[in-house]
Amino acid sequence: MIKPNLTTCVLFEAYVYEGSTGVVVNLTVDDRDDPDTGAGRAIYSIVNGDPTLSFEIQTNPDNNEGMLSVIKPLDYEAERFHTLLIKVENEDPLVPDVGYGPSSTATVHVTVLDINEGPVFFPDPLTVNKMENIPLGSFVASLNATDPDILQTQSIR
Ligand SMILES: [Ca+2]
Ligand SMILES: [Ca+2]
Repeated sequence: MIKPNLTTCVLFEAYVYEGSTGVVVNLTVDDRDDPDTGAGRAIYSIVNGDPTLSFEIQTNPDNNEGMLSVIKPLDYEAERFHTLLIKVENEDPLVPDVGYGPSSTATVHVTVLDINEGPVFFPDPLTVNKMENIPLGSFVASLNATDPDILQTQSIR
């Protein structure tokens, strides 16, 4: 039977651009058993680090890898780093004398990469009710711009 074992690599690193979704990392299960003996599939679950439910993990039926996906786009300006705790179990019922100790969890560090989303104007579109026949140079309206890329120096074009 398969004894899920992530001890060979308990820390995974993943990088994902903000605003995108899809598979970000594959978690490999170290299966020392004979693959011909049949046995169950590894079942992955996210047990910690995903309060916004932005991630999902599924088992690849071909190789028993855990495919970690982003299902809700991440925001670099809100959270640049996510630490997920992943648990892996065997689909088969546990055998009493088989130890599943701490080796059945893995940590995934997800680093969110910044994308220049550009400044956003409020209100948009701007409506100006300009009075006719006012002197040149009169104050008409002010624009408020907030830049989501708080760490990037950029100019408004
Ligand atoms: Ca953003
Ligand atoms: Ca950004």
